[in-house]
Amino acid sequence: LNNRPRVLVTRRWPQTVEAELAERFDTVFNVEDRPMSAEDFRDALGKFDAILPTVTDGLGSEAMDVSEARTRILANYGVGFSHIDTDAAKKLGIAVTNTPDVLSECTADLAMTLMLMVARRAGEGERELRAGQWTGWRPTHLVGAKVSGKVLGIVGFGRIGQAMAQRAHFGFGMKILVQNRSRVAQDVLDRYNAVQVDTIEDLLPQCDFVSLHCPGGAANRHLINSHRLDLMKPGAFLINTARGEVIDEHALAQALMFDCIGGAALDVFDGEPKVAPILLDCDNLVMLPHLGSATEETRTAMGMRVLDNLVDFFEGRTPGDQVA
Ligand code: 8YV
Repeated sequence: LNNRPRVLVTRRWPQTVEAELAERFDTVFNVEDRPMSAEDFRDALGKFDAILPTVTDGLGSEAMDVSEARTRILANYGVGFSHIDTDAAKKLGIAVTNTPDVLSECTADLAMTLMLMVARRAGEGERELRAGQWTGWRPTHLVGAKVSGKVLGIVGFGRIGQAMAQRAHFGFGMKILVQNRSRVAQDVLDRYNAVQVDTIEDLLPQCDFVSLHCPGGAANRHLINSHRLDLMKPGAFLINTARGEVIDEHALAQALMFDCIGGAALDVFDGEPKVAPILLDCDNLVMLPHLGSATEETRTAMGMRVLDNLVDFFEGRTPGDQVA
């Protein structure tokens, strides 16, 4: 069909989703599978009815600096969309959608993985063993911190924060404290026996573990700074599966090096895939390359969710996941 919407997919997706997309739309895949530049985007905005970006595609003011666009929807593959300038999209009359829900469980699973890894020194242990430096069992070898029964602070109590609370409360008997920009319904807190505190300053001194599940973007840039790291208990752990910019990484490196906190575990980085060299020098830091949603099931479900949003949009309905 010649009137099928022209769709640009900026990265390679799971095969089953690519096949579905190609079936329904006049689909162009970025076969090079690498992040698109601002210039690529300005060009694409004139050529495609829909663009399907990911977190690696910076759709800031420079990339959106066109006077008019053929593109009518940016259907993001991922729940976080702080890489998209939604005001610029609005001015050009472009809708923006994301993929919530389908990745909450896997992202919370990964946050649990990080929490356990850093508390139990799993990364250090594996590095030691692979380097042939394991000299044998001893009572004081790589002794970490107990997770079960401890206090977990959750910053941002949306879908992923709640999935984290579910795992920590029911699986590990942890006590849950919550900080969120709006008041959380009491019945939602009660599900996890959680208590909401007013500010992050109230939360930090009370927690053995703090896990970040808030959005990125300007509003939360360096939410965790040196002052707030100082408020954490000595020996406490910080986990980030949200967005790199939420933490001032230099302040974190200082806190880790001077043992102001027990450790940290990061899945996301400010300026990723570049990692601030100072972080590489911190032993009590676990780092993963943005794997939060990286399971076959979830990456496929994310793609199907984008597909649903596109079909709704081009059939004249408001997509369920429209965020701007
Ligand atoms: C994705 C994520 O891997 O959904 C998000 O916000 O960070 C990850 O699930 C990534 O954003 C893909 O665009």
